[in-house]
Amino acid sequence: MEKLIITAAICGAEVTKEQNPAVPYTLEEMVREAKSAYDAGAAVIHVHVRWDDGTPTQDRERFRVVMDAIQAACPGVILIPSTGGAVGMTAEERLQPTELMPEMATLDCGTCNFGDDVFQNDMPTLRAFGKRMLENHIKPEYECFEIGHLDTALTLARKGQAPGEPMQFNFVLGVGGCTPATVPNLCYLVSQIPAGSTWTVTGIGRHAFTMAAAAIAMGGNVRVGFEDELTLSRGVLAKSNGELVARVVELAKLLGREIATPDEARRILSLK
Ligand code: KMH
Ligand code: ZN
Repeated sequence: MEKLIITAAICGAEVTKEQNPAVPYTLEEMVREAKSAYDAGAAVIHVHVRWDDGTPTQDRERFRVVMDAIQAACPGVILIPSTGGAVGMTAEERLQPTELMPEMATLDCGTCNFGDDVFQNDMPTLRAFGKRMLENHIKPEYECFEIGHLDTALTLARKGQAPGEPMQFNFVLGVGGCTPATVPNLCYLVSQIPAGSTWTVTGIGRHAFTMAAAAIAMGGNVRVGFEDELTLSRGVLAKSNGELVARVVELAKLLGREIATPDEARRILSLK
């Protein structure tokens, strides 16, 4: 089995300091949280950015400053900026970090409910995002919140409308109204991806560590972080993203799976 790639989704676009005071907004806070995750064993940081007051933004220059600072503090780390942004943003706004030519970026594979809002990803949007990633040589992380999103990702790649194999999927399970975070659902999704693909699971909220344990056992990879969960266990706020990553490292140790360094993750993800 390959080593385990841990991704830390350190801030997201929706969570707030009111929910957990350690949620980062400023540059200094972003670097602090990225470094805590990296030091604990994360090879990948999934990046959203905020203005200092916490407002989510897809501003290209904000991404540039934050990603440069994280890279300086966490040598070699793989950065996956979000093109999902926050609900309600236009496709043009969301695409801005792709202008920085990151090695990877997220590509959200369909429309779904998101809290009380709708996360809009219609087919013209997906084709535009796929085209941009082809042009800028960016490897997508295909974000699938729903079983049907996987079909869409495979169709885009088959038609040459988005980068193809080897593909990297992130199965985000447990968003309300989307595919529930269960082991049978995860097994089904994994059974449908092309040979040679890689995959990660993100279990939302209380599902974080059950999904992590399943992925560790199945040979997949794991994402945790404040974007996805704010607590270590019921009622116990995580003090940092590093604490969440450390819990995954602990599970991996118990199950006998080694942790990938950024360099090893780059090879596993076919980035070099
Ligand atoms: N903030 C969510 C609406 C991504 O990063 O690509 C979308 C999201 C997905 O976080
Ligand atoms: Zn995200």
